Amino acid sequence: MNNTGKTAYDAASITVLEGLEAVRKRPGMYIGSVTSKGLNHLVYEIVDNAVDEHLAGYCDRITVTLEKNGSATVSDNGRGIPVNMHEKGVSAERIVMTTLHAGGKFDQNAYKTSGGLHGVGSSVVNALSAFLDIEVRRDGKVYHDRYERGEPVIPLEKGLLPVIGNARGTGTKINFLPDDTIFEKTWFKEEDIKSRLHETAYLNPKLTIIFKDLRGDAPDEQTFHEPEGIIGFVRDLNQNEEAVSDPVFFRGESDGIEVEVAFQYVNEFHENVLGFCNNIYNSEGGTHLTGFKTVFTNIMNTYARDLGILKDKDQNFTGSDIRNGMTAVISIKHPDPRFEGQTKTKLDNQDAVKAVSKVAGDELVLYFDRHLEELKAILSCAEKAAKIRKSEEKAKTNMLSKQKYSFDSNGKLANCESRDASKCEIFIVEGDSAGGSAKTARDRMYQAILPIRGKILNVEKATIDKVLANAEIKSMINAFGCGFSEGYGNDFDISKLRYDKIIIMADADVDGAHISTLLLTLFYRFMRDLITEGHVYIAMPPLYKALPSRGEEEYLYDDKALSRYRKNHKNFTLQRYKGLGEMDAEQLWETTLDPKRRRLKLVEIEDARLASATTELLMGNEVPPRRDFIYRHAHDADIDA
Ligand code: 0RA
Repeated sequence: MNNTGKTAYDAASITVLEGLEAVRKRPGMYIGSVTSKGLNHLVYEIVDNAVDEHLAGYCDRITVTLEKNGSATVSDNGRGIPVNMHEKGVSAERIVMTTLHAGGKFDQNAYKTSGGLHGVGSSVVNALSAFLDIEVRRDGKVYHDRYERGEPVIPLEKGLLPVIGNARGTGTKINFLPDDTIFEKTWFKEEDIKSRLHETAYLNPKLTIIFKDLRGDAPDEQTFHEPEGIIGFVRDLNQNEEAVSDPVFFRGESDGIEVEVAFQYVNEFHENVLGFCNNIYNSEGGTHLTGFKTVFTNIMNTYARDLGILKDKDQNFTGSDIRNGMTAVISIKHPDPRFEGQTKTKLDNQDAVKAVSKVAGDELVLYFDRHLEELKAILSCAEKAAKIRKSEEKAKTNMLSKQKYSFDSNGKLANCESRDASKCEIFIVEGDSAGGSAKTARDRMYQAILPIRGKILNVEKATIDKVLANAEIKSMINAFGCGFSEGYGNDFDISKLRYDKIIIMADADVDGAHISTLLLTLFYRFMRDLITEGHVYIAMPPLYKALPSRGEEEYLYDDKALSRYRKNHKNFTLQRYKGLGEMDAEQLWETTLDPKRRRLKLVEIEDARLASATTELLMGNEVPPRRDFIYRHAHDADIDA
């Protein structure tokens, strides 16, 4: 190696290239996955950089546009990515966009608290985009740059970016098209993106985020601005529920860590406690939640004894008794966030336990000393929960001792021959007639059929002994082989699962949607790992069969497919399937059972956003949003083949 300046610069640019190649080689390491979740992450990465600008005090408006050509644009009115000459001999913008980990932490001191590990930055988005166009408004000018698959394609003059116009104000606009050789799908899911942007707006009350979706026939535009912050977040999470207490908000600081808490109780048998660190959602919670929960449990037990709700002989309420009905958001700002485990979604800083319990401990006592009625209402939720918990513990011991589950004890189950769980599937089929056809049609080696009749019990409000007395539910627990457990309890053992796929097969009508809802609620409440580990699917039978006057008949699975078909065919008759019962065994095999041809929708709990929305939609009192959930998810069916 010689030591001229030129060689040194080439060497530097080689490391830069290697950096982005690493991202293209192992995208999952940087954005989690290459599924649609990873795809949406590209948008969040740029938005998070713009939010950093907001936190630094320079940006109050971010616009996210899903463009007709499939690309996304994120523009903000921050300072604009610096474009001046960097010591490496090119515009600083090039360094930001092509160097791993340089991104938003270009100037460490500019940000008091940034997303830490999460904000892997604009360079990752650049590496994973077919193209990325960037416009920076700074110093009265608009600068332009462009990359293709992470490589710059615009020749620079003296290392500086071309100026393409004059600008008022400052800011950054980034338009990128995800690389379809990297992502499984390149269709952004607008609902997920909207809910994440809305959440960002709650966490940053002075920020306005505009969302536009120009892809469909009817463009969608929404503005998210939540001046009330996380208390508004809690209020909106609870909007369809019956409130038990007023929303409470407090904030404070301890050891350089800022803490904000909002919570409210509703008349529901579940808790929904969300944790954020530096505006990033922590789906697995972590030390901030530990601090809050511990101090909350202690304080409430103390009050319960002071008020005589707990007598000397009584045991304390458990933490989950006390959080029964609670919706809470805990948001902290930490100067040096650390995360635990592979997914980096669990906060690990021990000092966060102390900071949150200090702030929450002081504020909770101040609040409840002055709000006795609220305190009593909340403690009565805990009493109810404790009562149910005790009766459930009793029912469970009775049940388990009385009943031994055995694999073949189930009359209605038509089991498969193979015992290799990784290859086996079980179809939960609505109705005896569809069940009968399915039994004839199936691949007996690997496909089991369990017909269930009518509507199964709504487990949302039923006590556990009622749930377990239900014959349909018992046969499912029997067949799956893993037991059952409230929430994430210990009596459910996913390793004993006898089938790789549990496939719900119900009609594509409102009743079918209702049955799917009830089943998902059951799984969510008692066999949650089935969902989190990706074993639950919804079968998507076709909606139509088209019979052309000439040529082969064709099954059409949705209305999009129908309009496509209409474009290409003139003379055909259309048969609309009303229910699974209308298909004979052969048709059922061709359309819904055959792994090579059928369509399945994987049921996911992507994160608490979806989980809580799902819980609310699936378990809430209102029927219309539930139906909407099933339909919405039924529409983005994935082809599983
Ligand atoms: C590096 C340094 C500075 C800002 C940014 C990057 C920046 C990145 C993005 C990405 C989207 N919008 C953005 N806005 C800014 C600091 C700028 C300075 O010190 O002037």
